[in-house]
Amino acid sequence: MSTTHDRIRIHTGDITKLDVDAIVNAANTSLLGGGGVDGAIHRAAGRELEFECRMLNGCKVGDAKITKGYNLQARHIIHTVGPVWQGGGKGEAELLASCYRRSLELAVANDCRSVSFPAISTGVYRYPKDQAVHIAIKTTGHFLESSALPEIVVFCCFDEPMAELYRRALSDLQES
Ligand code: AR6
Repeated sequence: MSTTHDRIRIHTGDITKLDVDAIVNAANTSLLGGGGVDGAIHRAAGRELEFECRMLNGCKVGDAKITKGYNLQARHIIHTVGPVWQGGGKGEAELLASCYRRSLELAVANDCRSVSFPAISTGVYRYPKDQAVHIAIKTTGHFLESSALPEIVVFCCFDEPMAELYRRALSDLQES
């Protein structure tokens, strides 16, 4: 039987290139595109993505919405809106955990066997990377304990130092 941590993978590279059932987008509340990973996903998916996003009426911080993947290999894009870091006293940790939970719930509802997440809120939204990574790993690990889907969750890091933070957080999870 595979354990929870066997179902979590860490990858360094561009999330738009991944062949998974769903990739997660670190969007903003408008869902109409932006910079960072959001811009890369909209460029790679093509203009039709924006048309579908316009129909969704935005998304609240901590929530998630799903669209088709269009020109991506991924069948779906799960758009979630992370919190802007404001020092930690504005419920940021709970909102970030909620992004992971809501995205995973949508993945399950759409029969996704494999899902990839970027490091939500750690770019333009300035969430401290080590804290964000711990929340990502802990929330996902907890979710997978009681759900057979997704079978695999890939944390896609843009650079190697970020991947190292994930590896450390994953080994902390194994030890706890
Ligand atoms: N693949 C994987 N990871 C990436 C990629 C990529 N192609 N590009 C960037 N990253 P950010 P946020 C990493 O700023 O902090 C947008 O304008 C990046 O190194 O994309 O949640 C939205 O519209 C960082 O670690 O998202 C919102 O307005 C992580 O992805 C706002 O930015 C997240 O960085 C959201 O800010």
